[in-house]
Amino acid sequence: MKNKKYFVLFSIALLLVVISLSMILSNQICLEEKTQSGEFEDSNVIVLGFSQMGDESSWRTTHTKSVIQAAQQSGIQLIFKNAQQKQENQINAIRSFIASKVDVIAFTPIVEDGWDDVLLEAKQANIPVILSDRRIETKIPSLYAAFVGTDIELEGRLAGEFLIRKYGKKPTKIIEIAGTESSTSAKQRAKGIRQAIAGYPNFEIVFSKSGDFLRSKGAEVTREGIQLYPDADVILCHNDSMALGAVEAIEEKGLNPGKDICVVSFDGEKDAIQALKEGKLNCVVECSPLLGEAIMECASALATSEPYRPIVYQPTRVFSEYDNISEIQSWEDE
Ligand code: GYE
Repeated sequence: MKNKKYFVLFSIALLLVVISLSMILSNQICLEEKTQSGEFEDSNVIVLGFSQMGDESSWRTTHTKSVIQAAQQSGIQLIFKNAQQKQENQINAIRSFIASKVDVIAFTPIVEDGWDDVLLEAKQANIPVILSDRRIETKIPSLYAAFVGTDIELEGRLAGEFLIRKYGKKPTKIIEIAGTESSTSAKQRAKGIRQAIAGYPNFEIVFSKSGDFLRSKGAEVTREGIQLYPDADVILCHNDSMALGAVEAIEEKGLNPGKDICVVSFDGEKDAIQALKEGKLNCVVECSPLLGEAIMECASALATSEPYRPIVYQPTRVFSEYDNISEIQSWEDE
């Protein structure tokens, strides 16, 4: 009797699960179909197709959250696709936005080259394009309408200026853990750093290799760098995730990051600010991922043919061992 009662309860629960799953599934299919035929629920609502490149760092996941939240707050209908670190997926996403006749397309180009064909298709379809965070290399600048991000070259220069302040004219060997090859963030940070130290021959970049903006790879490449150059003075990482990996690699060697070897990085995520407060990082150049609001403002101006700013930079701050850092907060806490 008791068993029968449990059997009935179990069957009801199972039925409910099946019903909810099929509801979720049919909703998704519905959205896909609408998306494919180019029909949206309300023709007065602006539709933005956003292709995010992946989720390689806290910077990136915060950027994604900022975009989704800002779309909700501004009443823009967002079609969001995550390319899982593949340019091909971003190109396919952009093509699907064009087929769906969205009003505006925004994306974070994982690398700078290879966008002309798909962006020409967007141009022919009269869909304006916003680049967010990273830029593209093209001979046809009219392929995109606006850029919303930060001044990445300036960030590189600020990191270089910190090193000049710390080491002056002392001979200094630098290991550079670079970001994804051919990405704007890696290219411009590398450029800015070199610009800053150009007049200081005492600085030597003895090793430079990509850690792809990933924590695990940052640790791996740091191990390789300090194995080859045990006398290096500085580990200069193109983002916090890799710097946190570098801290692990330095500690494995029985050394003290921040003391035995200087660690500099970019972004300003929560864990890096904590590491800075603990003295394990020496300098963090901030790069804000909170770009959602500016993207939505730009998208709505473009969709309604109103004036817009073609370049929007978020301000940058430098947090280092020379500042009173006990009070500083990461954008992750905002
Ligand atoms: O610094 C890094 C991310 O493009 C500015 O990409 C962005 C960089 C950021 O993966 O953490």
